[in-house]
Amino acid sequence: MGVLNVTPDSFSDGGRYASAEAALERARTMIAEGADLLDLGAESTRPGAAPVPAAEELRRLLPALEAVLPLGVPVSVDTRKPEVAAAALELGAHLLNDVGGLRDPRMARLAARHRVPVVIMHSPVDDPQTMMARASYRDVVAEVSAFLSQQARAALAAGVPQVVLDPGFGFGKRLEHNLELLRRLDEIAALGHPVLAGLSRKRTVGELTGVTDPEKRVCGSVAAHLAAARRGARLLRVHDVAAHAEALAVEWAVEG
Ligand code: HH2
Repeated sequence: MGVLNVTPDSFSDGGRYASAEAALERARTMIAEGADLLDLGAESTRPGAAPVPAAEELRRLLPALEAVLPLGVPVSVDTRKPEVAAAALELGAHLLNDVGGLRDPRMARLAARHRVPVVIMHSPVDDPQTMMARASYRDVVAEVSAFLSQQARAALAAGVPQVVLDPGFGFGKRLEHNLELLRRLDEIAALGHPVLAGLSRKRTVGELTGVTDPEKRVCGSVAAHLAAARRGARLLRVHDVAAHAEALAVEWAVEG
């Protein structure tokens, strides 16, 4: 899953692909490099990010979505807002990526009505401004698993055709929590739904490697995602598609 942020302020690529033309160009590049789907986001949810009004998120998102849909690759929309999700699904988005973890029941209803799968991501609270203050767990894997399985059950009961589970690396989690989730990702895969891992360029990778510039965290991101794939992750949300495609080609040849 190639990350396409049409934001002015995303932590690693803010402002790069803010116009529909730049987004289209980036999408073409990622598809050529091997992306099987694109994740289009118009609101940064990095720790401390300020909220974006729905009208502004739509103003950023819809032209880019219209530009990339004809490329023929499934497009996921990364949003927490039902107004934004509704407009994107009307236009033809194929998947909903809700970093709010379907806390707003309107999100599941929308996905059910449009018959699209949903990525349910864990965050201790649906608020980037305060989530790091909530980074406290007795057993992070147990708490994340409990949240994801409860939200998955509710989504399927509401008619969502398929759910994908995501532990939400970095969302209200510190290094030790992210490492524990990665080491024990097989426990989340054992819940019986496809798992998505998103560690691309994140602070945890920087803390482990000492690489401070997010755009230069490619090797660390690949290593983290290979670890995730070995523990059952089926979708990897990445900025650096070519590097991951090369690494996975070798991984799959070795592991089958
Ligand atoms: N991470 C980010 C955004 N959306 N969605 C899912 N399902 N899982 C993730 O781990 C995830 C996500 C944050 O990364 P990025 O989009 O690069 O940054 P920003 O939020 O600053 O736009």
